[in-house]
Amino acid sequence: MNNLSLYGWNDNLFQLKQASQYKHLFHGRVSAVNKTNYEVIAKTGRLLCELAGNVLYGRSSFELPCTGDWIIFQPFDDNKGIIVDILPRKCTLYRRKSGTLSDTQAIASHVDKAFIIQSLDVNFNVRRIERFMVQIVEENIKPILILTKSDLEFDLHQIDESLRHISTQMPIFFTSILSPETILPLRESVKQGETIVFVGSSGVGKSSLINALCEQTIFLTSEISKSSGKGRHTSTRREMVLMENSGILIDTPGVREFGLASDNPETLADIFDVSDFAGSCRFDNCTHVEEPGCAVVEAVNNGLLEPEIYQSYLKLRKESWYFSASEHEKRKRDKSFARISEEAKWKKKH
Ligand SMILES: Nc1nc2c(ncn2[C@@H]2O[C@H](COP(=O)(O)OP(=O)(O)OP(=O)(O)O)[C@@H](O)[C@H]2O)c(=O)[nH]1
Ligand SMILES: [Mg+2]
Ligand SMILES: [Zn+2]
Repeated sequence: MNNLSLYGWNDNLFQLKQASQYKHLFHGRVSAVNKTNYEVIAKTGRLLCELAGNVLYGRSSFELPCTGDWIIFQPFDDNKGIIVDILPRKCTLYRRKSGTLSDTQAIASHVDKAFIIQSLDVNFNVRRIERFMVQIVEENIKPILILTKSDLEFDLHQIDESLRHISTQMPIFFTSILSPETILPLRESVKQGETIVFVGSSGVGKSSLINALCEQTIFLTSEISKSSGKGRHTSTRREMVLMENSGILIDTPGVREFGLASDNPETLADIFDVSDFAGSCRFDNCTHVEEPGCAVVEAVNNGLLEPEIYQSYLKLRKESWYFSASEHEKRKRDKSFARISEEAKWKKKH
């Protein structure tokens, strides 16, 4: 028997379940997503579930169950079930799929914290940290930066300098799987029942760190190609594991590109400290590009705001604008499509 509160089940979720027409059936949490089915943790144990047609109908792919979702199922046979409903999501980490304008992918849902993982070698890249952070904060998830492979040689001073503008906004941990004492503080920071998603490029050591935290080999890890310095995409699915007497950890496959799926370009200013200056711009609706009396541009010119940070802000804001514009386009299209088919139905009837 599983105690689902260890997996994050709580009163809030119970209330959400009461709103479902299937509230009398069992609930469980999606622990991994396979090509054709879902692994679900329920009170009675682990189940393999498929989707009922009514759940599939009318949903975009990112609205189908993802790892971390709470679902309601109808059991059959011994360890099987049919998913008949998905409880409303909260704190879900999304990304825009590579090479698309607004094709969204759900990475994990009902997440409390996100560990942004980077290794202290060529992978270290502040611009990429900012990108993850923007998406994570957007969903009210708490970002935490983990710099792995601290047993390798690195320039601590340079790393500290480059992180100065974001270090006040999230805790930073340095870890090495070769030194258990670097893992301990991270383990102690995890609370029982909280859900943590691990994100970062391939080969940075996400799965290794989960193994180290759990003190057992749960996930496969793999050597990095010496010639390219790149990982080999060892993990292939988003998968949840329960750390004993602690939190729920979700491993994810490394992504080559983490596109913003942010519909809220305005929140960026706070993350990049741009809002500290923006209040003094001459125009209320200043976009901080070339308006006269722009205090943000002035801060860049006076050396108060680093040009790289300002450029990164502009770049992510543009990406967010594009995403949000094409989202609205899509929604408009869907609405008019729905209207046309409603009209067609109506005409048929009359
Ligand atoms: N030196 C050193 N190597 C590490 C450390 N953590 C992980 N590695 C090595 O880095 C390589 C990649 O580790 P993985 O855990 O497979 O990386 P990942 O982030 O899960 O990669 P994907 O599953 O492809 O996304 C392995 O060879 C690990 O042994 C560390 O702290 N120090
Ligand atoms: Mg992995
Ligand atoms: Zn301005």
